[in-house]
Amino acid sequence: MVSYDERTALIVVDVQNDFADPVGSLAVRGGDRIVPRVNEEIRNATEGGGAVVLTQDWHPESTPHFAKDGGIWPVHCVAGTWGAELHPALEAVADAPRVRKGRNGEDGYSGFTMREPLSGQEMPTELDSLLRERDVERVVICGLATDYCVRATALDALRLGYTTTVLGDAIAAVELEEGDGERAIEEVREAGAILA
Ligand code: VGL
Ligand code: ZN
Repeated sequence: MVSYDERTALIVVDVQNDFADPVGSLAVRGGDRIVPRVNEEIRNATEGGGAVVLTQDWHPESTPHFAKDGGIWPVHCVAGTWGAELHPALEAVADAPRVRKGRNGEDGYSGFTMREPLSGQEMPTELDSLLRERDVERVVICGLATDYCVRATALDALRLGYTTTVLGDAIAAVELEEGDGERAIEEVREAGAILA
């Protein structure tokens, strides 16, 4: 079990209906099964004095991220829709800051960075500054999906200098290709993340 303090934050990545609900448009196998484990971790973090921060994939109706507009994904997590809402079984998150990636049509996978879809230019979200304001040095990452947003968020956290733990039993993978989840875990481990 990870132990939390004021310098350790829990980042709950994209636990939204479109990923976590079995009828979501980009439902991740086992996505709903991680929710009780994520809730337990939210309690651990809160009891230890650690901040809890949530990210949300937050797309416009049309974006080169979607297959219908030239990308690879079914339409998902469109701003303001049911699919973009946090899974209703997530507990005790009313006061947690939410970082919504893509408010202005940017996309990208990491909770820390967005990408301007046409120019490809990367820009930070508010996540890093939000953590720095709280003097956070360590992050613990859980949520969806292992092979996309969890992976990208963990790699960015390491690049930004955070001691980074990924909770192996509180993540689930999209697996466009079988094995993508395992490969992503191996990659973040090699980059320096702790698997817990
Ligand atoms: C994600 C695919 C497309 C994720 C977001 O949250 O992992 N995956 N957009
Ligand atoms: Zn997306």
